[in-house]
Amino acid sequence: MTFELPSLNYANDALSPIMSAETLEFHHGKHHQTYVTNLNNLVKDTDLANSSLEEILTTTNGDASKAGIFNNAGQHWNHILFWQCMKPNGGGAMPSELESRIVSDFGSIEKFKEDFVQAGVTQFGSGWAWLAIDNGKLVVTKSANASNPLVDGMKPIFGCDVWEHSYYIDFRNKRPDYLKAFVDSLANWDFVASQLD
Ligand code: MN3
Repeated sequence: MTFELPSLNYANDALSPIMSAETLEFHHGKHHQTYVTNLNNLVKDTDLANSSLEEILTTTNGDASKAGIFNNAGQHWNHILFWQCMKPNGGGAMPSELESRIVSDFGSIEKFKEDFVQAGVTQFGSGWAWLAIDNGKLVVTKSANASNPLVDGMKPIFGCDVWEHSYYIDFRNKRPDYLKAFVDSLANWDFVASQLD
């Protein structure tokens, strides 16, 4: 199948000043587009040409000879989720079902946010912080580079890109401030709640 760059559900300048139009122009328009272009070129005329994105990820995970395919497929999957995890004037109160699941599994909303920010801060180098469903339980986890919790059998429902291209224009080296602003002022909790089983 031919993969395509999804449109954003908001204008490039709608998340400013936390995530500027310049960041989105590069991050969505160039970085994500490059993953899509590379992925299409890499799977063309191979036995993965008709596979879904999830099938490509699980098939190529851990296969060093297919690392290029895995990396571009992972980044395509991760960014599709990432763009939907944000909205203008985000953050704030969560839908009640999501709130009660988080309180049940983390103890409090604040503890979940702390764990999530900490996961992103402690991801050495490029990668992602996640909220995922693991056997029915919500967990915070992190992954390096293009990987994600899908390859470990979990369902990621909220993710923050901690590659420097995601925050360096707006936050420079302050990754903790970016992560905190992401959960407090960008998160689209309605979308996250819609991903609960
Ligand atoms: Mn990115």
